[in-house]
Amino acid sequence: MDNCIFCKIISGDIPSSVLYEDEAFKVIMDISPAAKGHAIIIPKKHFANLFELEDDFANKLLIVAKKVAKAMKKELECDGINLLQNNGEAAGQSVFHIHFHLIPRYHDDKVKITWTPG
Ligand code: DGP
Repeated sequence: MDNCIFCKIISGDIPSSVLYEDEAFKVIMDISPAAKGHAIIIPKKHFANLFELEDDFANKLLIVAKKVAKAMKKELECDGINLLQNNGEAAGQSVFHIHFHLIPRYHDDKVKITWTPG
């Protein structure tokens, strides 16, 4: 889709740090991390948000999230991971190509997750 930053990341027109890729998803490091290791899962097909997401992608998504979360937990030795997702500007969505945040967490971290738009 024209002018979609995540479509350009998927096509490779905009560079990104890729953690995982398969035929349907790309997982990259977030450019503005809420915590060290913050990654985002992006379907290769453009859907604005959950209201548009096709069932096939929805079904596969949690499998990818589980795979990447387990790898992150092992590599980063984190104590937990937030899996978060925003739908619509009112809910804090700023990029309108659906994506899922994976944020590593530690017992003693001081991370505050805020999703205030803008
Ligand atoms: P959300 O507010 O849920 O729509 O999250 C959008 C996320 O996308 C935000 O955490 C920053 C990230 N982001 C925006 N532009 C880029 C980019 O060009 N590259 C990467 N890696 N991440 C981006």
